[in-house]
Amino acid sequence: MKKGFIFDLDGVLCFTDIYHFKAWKVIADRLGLPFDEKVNDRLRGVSRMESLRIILSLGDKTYTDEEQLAMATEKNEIYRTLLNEMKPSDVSNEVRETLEELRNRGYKLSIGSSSKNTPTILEKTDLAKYFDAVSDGNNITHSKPDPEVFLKGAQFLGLEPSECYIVEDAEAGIDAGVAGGFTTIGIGPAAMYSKTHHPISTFKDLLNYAK
Ligand code: B16
Ligand code: MG
Repeated sequence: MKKGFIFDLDGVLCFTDIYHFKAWKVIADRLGLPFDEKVNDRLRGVSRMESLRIILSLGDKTYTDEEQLAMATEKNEIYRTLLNEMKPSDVSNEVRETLEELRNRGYKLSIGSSSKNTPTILEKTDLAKYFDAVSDGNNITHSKPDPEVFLKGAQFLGLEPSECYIVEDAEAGIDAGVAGGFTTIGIGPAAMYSKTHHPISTFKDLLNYAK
């Protein structure tokens, strides 16, 4: 029987992908790389440095580790300035009411996000209060599709992977959930992914899995 839900953040609870896109675009434009929204889709759920590697692979120049770190740091500074604009109304009532109802039904809830900016996003959107645990980019060494972030989330909740659902929008996140022995629920792009156990079309459909 399931006792918990572990939620991806960006693309599931809120939508910071447009901020990621705008910030990476500044770097890519300067390097003359053809970065567009289709490439941005490939960055969903993957770490900051891996995202940079994907963007740099659009060209044929190589950069030292120091240069890459400087680019990622600059991108993050631009991204964090954009995150400053986030507010509680950026999270839908549907998401808030569903999280509240899952809690009322006795489920434990955790975040399972690759983002090192998770604490800022949770604070800006007033989402922290719904969660018993937060597992994010700050407590892992391997990013999705490695299952580490979800395994830590389950551990923080005191649950086994078999007792938790993973809720994800990204293929890398579904792969991570499957690799960790979790049951996966896919929304958005992940609802169309063949490895997703349960596709849903809207957030409140989660309640169908929480009897
Ligand atoms: P940061 P998620 C992920 O968040 C984003 O989907 C991904 O595009 C980003 O590169 C990653 O966080 C790292 O973010 O630069 O803030 O550490 O979908 O796992 O909640
Ligand atoms: Mg995501």
